[in-house]
Amino acid sequence: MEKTWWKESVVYQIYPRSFYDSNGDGIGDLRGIYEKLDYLKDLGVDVLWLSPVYQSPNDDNGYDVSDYQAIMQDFGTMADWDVLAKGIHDRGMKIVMDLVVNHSSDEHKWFIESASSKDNPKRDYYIWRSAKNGREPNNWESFFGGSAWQYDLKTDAYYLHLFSKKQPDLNWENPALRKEIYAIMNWWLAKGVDGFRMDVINFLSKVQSLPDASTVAGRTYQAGGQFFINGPRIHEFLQEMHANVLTNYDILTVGEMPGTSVEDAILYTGQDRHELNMIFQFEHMDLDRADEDKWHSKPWNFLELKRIISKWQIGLAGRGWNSLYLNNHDTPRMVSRFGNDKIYRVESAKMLATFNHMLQGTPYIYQGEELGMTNVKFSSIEDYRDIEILNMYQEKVIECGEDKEAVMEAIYRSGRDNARTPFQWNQEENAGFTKGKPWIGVNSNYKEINAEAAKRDENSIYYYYKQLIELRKTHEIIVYGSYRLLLENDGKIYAFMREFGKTRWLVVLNFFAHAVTFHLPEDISYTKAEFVIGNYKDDIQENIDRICLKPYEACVYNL
Ligand code: TEU
Ligand code: CA
Repeated sequence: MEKTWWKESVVYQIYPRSFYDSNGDGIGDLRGIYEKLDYLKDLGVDVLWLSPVYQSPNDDNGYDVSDYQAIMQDFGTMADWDVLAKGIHDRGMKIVMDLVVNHSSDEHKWFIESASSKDNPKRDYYIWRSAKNGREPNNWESFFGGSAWQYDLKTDAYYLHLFSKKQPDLNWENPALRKEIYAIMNWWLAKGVDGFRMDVINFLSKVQSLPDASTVAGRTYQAGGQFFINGPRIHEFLQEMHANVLTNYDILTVGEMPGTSVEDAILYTGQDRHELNMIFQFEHMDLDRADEDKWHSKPWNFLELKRIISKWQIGLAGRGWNSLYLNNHDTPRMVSRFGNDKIYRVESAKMLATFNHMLQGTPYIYQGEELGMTNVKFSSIEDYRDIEILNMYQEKVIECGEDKEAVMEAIYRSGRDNARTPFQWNQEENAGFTKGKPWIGVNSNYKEINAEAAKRDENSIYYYYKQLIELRKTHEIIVYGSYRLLLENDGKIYAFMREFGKTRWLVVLNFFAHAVTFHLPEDISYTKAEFVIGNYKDDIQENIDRICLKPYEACVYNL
């Protein structure tokens, strides 16, 4: 297997709006990230992925770009970006930008021209259609509620927007548009960017007849997905992007790809495919999602988790590369969703971190997960900021009269603002995030959960992450070792082997709040079991034949 820097790296995702505010306006900014670079360097991460910082009206917090070559005023200036990039590189880290090119903002100059008249040269930079039978061109739905089509009176036509009305989809069928995107990518790479996270990049190619979606029961994505998820020309477009941009740089590329299977991922990340290095798949993120939509959830199934993760580990082994993540800016906090954010918050956060960092792939840490930051519960919808939450509340409670408490519970469980409350730096007001009024409320548990407290506590989740990251740098087995699931049908233990040459590591994880015991499979023989890392440091088991794991206990042994 080819050895490369992006396989050996740990990536840290920063949501700039909520990371650190340097000028007291209540909004995180580039200067704020710069001031915290030593915190990130000390943690040991190699790559910083910034959620979008381009000029934007912030309808979707920067995922609606109005100028790809300018910095959002809230975040600072291009000079601030240059200083930040240099600060990152001076510390031996790399910077990855978030490329949002499935859609732009409706305030982008391209869209303003495109919408101005039907014969404007940029009309076909976007996807316009006339009404069909006096209505929207088809029944596709937006991820943010309602139809995926917006009527525009000026030219008596509809434009497609898979996300908000202010995020019109770009028309990738248009070679002139594609050329503009490649020029923008090359411009950022010339500025020293070390890679791109590509937003819903597998949505670029739509079935051109734009047919009505068959509203199938059990759909996991909005109606229409079958006609734009992994569409007919997607590989052609990515290979063209590779030929015009990516091939010229040794960079990290990761595509965010909802609705993608292992077979698809092999086509996207295979070495000989000349497309991307890796992708974010969503199967494990849909485990607790009931069929109707993300707001209807169900308990996630542990055996399902083992099956899915093992399928991806084995499926991409030697044929692609996995991204390893358990949360990001769109999901609930991992310790609340997959762990236990009450009495076993520290143990379960460390167990989940062990799980994520001991698999084969590139691990992604979302800001604050290294502190065990948790979901938030704001008492009023007025405290929420995310367009996806606000649109859903408007539709369900205000327009359809659904029970407000039930909808608030769904927001507490699945809302994206769970991940977007300000980073908790210390016990000072607003958790030290800002001297001003924060753009969104701070989680009330910041006095207990914050970076300063974590750095004072040698048993904190923070120091455990440091150990995991350090291990990766000194043990090739973590990056290049094979994965083999053990005890496949055991409903209590997640156990797997990592093997590299003669080295064999056994990883055992208890995903539950009660003690469990298990016996090693017969075929796992060893003479000595050397403890590598675990979250109950005071209780290192010598004999691992019959392991008794405490609640949320994780152990890694070198056999
Ligand atoms: O998210 C795409 C995506 O998959 C979302 O629809 C996600 O599933 C949903 O937000 C979960 O409820 C990307 C960005 O990560 C997200 O922040 C943006 O809102 C979206 O694209 C549009 O750019
Ligand atoms: Ca600020």
